[in-house]
Amino acid sequence: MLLHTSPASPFGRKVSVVLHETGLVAKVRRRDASLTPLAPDAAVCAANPLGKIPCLELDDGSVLYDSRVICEYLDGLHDGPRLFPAKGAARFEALRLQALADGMLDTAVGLRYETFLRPEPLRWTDWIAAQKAKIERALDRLEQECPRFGERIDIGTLAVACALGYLDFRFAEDRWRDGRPELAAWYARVAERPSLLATRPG
Ligand code: GSF
Repeated sequence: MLLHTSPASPFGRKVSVVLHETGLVAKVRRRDASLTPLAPDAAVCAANPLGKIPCLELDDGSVLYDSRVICEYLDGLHDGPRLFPAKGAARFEALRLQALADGMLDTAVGLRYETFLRPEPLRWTDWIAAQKAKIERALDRLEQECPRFGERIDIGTLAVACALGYLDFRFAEDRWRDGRPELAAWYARVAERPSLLATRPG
């Protein structure tokens, strides 16, 4: 299998974290692509018409995207504890939490494009403020929910860790930990997992 990704991609990091958590790192070759919506990567576009990473080329020639699909596919290839609960409330809680984390990432990546790709005169400050407000609301909700995470490791909590790691990487000046002691304490613990230590952005 060939994974098109990049060290700075938080969605790509989620896939890499899953590879480490499931013991599948050696099964996947990695190709780091440097791309933006304005400077797409030809090999990525040939695999994924959306031109987005991560995308995973399988040995039979088929391609999987996006990160949610790739992670659930990988979770079916190992014999360890499932990161995607098979059914019931646990499944939909994990999927909902992943959706919250991925939504934070979509918003944060969009903000990054807005502030470093879009020419200064074309930036829209009301839109930027509205996107930042979405992330703040999501962080406040996670502050309320995380005491119930306990030691739970699934695609939801791992996606949250990747989202918080991306805020540290690209939006450190927004100091997400201020006023969120529970979330900061939870993240300090989970960030010590080998899968997260091995995939820190940079
Ligand atoms: C989002 C991937 C994405 O936005 C997923 O994999 O879950 N829903 C998708 N990837 C970004 C790079 S990133 O992770 O910062 C990307 O490929 N941007 C290039 C583009 O053309 O949008």
